[in-house]
Amino acid sequence: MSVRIEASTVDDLLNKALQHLFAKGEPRKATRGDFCEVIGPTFVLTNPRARLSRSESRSKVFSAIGELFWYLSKANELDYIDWFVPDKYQNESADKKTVRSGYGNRLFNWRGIDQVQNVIDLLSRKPSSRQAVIQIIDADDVDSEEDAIPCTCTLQFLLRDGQLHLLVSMRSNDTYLGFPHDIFAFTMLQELIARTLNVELGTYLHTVGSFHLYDKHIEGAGEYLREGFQNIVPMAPMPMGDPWNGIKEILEFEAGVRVDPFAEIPAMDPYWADICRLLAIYSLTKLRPAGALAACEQIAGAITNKAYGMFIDARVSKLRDSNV
Ligand code: 5HM
Repeated sequence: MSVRIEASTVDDLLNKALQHLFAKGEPRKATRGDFCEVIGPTFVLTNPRARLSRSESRSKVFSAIGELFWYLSKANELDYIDWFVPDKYQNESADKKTVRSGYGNRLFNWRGIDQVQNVIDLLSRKPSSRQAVIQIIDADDVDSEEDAIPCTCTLQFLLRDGQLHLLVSMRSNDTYLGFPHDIFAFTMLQELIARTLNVELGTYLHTVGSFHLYDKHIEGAGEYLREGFQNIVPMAPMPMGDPWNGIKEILEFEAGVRVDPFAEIPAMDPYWADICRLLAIYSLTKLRPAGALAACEQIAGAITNKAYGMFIDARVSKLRDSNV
């Protein structure tokens, strides 16, 4: 029943995953919409830095970064993610303030436990431990009245031969939207923890209970497969050293750039400064104040990592077409 699909880039994985679904998927019905499904596949991404999918050329990289920093904000505020993914999470929030299925508080502050710090501490003390597990879904989610509960079950970190591997278990994963976003966020967390432990980044493994494609995404998925392959540049390695002060600085910058899209890019390592530049371009292209296009072009010119080029072009060209 279950298959193992291995590739070095997320696009190769997505491509093989969609072909597998089209060949073997069983049609199913659910309240969220009809879908086709395969059960139990495992995906292996041998180069977790090749985490940006061409499927994200429709500006999805900004929602992937938004989701990552939403988790890193250590909370599950609706306002935070609604900025990056308008409307979707509105439907996932019962109180219109928080999102139960969000991972920020579950990763960093779950009943007062910082699960990320626990894993870092455990692997620092006992590098070969088999106990470095973060639990996301919880017993009381399963009998919750709310429709939206986490799709991720656990994240297990294994440090072997100086490399930090991550094994993620998901109960449910939507191939078209959820899968590339989840891989982006989890491989970034894997690299953040590897840097904290001063070890190499290993392999990323992702196992899914129900791996599915909604009927409403079949056309988009077909287009994606027909687009053919492009050479996607992997993200650069994260700078060496403890990354958490940099993350804190980006979170502060992110809060400011929503209000003032012309906020100055902080002086940081180019890797992190590029993330700030992407956040600034997102804010400028979303709010579209006078002078936005010139500011975007100037910021885009300063980006050091070429991996982001196609995503920026896609977003800035829309702004150019609207003459702001
Ligand atoms: O009925 P269920 O709770 O599985 O529906 C949630 C939908 O969101 C599914 O299509 C699931 O695969 C998708 N999803 C995802 O792919 C949701 C989350 C949020 O936890 C996620 N990835 N991270």
